[in-house]
Amino acid sequence: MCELSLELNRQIGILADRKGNVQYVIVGDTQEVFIPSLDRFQLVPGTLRGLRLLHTHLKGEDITNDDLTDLALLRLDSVTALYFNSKGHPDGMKTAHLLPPENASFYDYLVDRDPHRQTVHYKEFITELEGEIVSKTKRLHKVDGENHALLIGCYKSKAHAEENMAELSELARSANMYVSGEVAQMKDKLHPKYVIGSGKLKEIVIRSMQNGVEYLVFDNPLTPAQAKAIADFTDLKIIDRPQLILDIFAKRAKSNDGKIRVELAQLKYLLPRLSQRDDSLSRLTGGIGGRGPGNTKLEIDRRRINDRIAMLSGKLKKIERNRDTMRSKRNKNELPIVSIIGYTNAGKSTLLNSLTQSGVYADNLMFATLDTSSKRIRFPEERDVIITDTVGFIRDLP
Ligand SMILES: Nc1nc2c(ncn2[C@@H]2O[C@H](COP(=O)(O)OP(=O)(O)OP(=O)(O)O)[C@@H](O)[C@H]2O)c(=O)[nH]1
Ligand SMILES: [Mg+2]
Repeated sequence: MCELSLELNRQIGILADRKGNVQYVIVGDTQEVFIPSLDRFQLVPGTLRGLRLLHTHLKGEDITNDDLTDLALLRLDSVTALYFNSKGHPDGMKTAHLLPPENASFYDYLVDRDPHRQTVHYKEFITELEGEIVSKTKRLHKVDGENHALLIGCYKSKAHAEENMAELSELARSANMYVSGEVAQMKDKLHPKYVIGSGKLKEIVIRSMQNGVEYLVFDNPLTPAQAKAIADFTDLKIIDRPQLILDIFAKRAKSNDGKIRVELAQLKYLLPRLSQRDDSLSRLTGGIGGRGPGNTKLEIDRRRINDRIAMLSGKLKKIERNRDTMRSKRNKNELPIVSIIGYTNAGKSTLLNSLTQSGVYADNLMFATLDTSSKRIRFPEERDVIITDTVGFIRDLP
C-alpha cells in the first residue's frame, strides 16, 4: 500500500473485517479516501461495524476530522493512518478507535505507532471494546428508563427556539422519553434534505453515540423523504412532533372510539411514508418503543392499510350516529352544557374534579385527558348543568 501510494501520489485504503480479510480496496486522492456504501455490513444497533479502515497518508498528516467522523458515523472498528518514507517504506501509524458512552471524548488512540512492532492484540482489543460499548449503552438505558431522545429543532429566532423546545420537551416527557439533550439551530431556511445542516447532523450522531441516544425527535414536521434521509444518515430512530403527539394519544386512548380515532390518524400519517420500501421503514414507523399503530404488529403493506382505514372509518361513523341519538336525548332534558376548554396540562380536569367532587384522571402530563368525561353539577338555585372536560389544545395539532 505504501509503495503504491508513493507511486500514484494517492491515498490507498482497505477495509478489513474481524478475520482480517480485505473486503474493500479504495483508491483515493491526495487528501482522502471515499468510503463506499457499507450496506453489505449491516450495523447491529449499539455495536461496531466489524470493519476497520487502514489508509495511507501522503504527507504525514495526523488523523483528520474527516477520519474521526467516518469512524463515528460508520461505527468502524478503528481508523488507521499509515505513514511512509521517501522510499515507500512504512515508518509510522496512528490508530483511532471509539470509546464507550459517557467518556469525555468519543475516541482515543492506540499506543502502537510502529507498523513493524505491534504490541496490542487487535482482535482481543476490539472484542473487549465492543463488549464494553454494548454493556455500557444498555446500562445507560436501564438507569434512566428507555427511549433516550435528543430534541432537535430549526428556528427563525432564539425566542422561538426557547418556547418551542420547552413545549417539545414536555411532550417528550409525556411520551415516556428520557430527554438527554436539545439542539436548536437558528436559520431562516431549513436544509431541504436534513432540515438542519449536515455538519450539525454529524455532531448530533457523535453526541448521540456518547450518550446512548436512540431517538432523534424533530420539532419541525418532516416530509417522508426527509425522515428517510435522516434515518439513513444517522442510523437512529427518527420521530417528528406530529408523530410524538400521536404516540401520546395512542398511549392515553382508553375508549373504543378514542382508540379508533388515534389509529386512523396514525395510519394516515404512515401511508405516505410507505412509498419508499426498505429497511429504514422500521425505524420510521415503529412508534416509540415499538408501539406502532394499533396493538397488532404492523404489516407494512399499503393495501392492507387502506383496507384498515376504510374499516375503521366505517366503525367510527356508526359510533358517531349512536352519539347523535344520545345527544338529542340529552338536549331534550334541556340541561345546559358547560365545557372547560384550554391548553393541554392547564388544569381543566382538576377544575372539573373540584367543581363536581369527582376523580377523573388529572396529571402533570400533556394530553392526560383523551377520553373526556361529563359530570352533572347542582347549583344552589336547584338548577343542574352538565360540565364537560375536553381534550387540551396545542398549536399545530396533527
Ligand atoms: N399549582 C397548580 N397546579 C394545578 C392547578 N390546577 C391543576 N394543577 C396541576 O396541573 C397539572 C395538570 O392538570 P390537569 O387537570 O390534568 O390538566 P388538563 O388541562 O386536564 O390537562 P390535559 O388533560 O393533559 O390536557 C396537574 O398536575 C395538576 O395537579 C392549580 O390551580 N395550581
Ligand atoms: Mg385533563
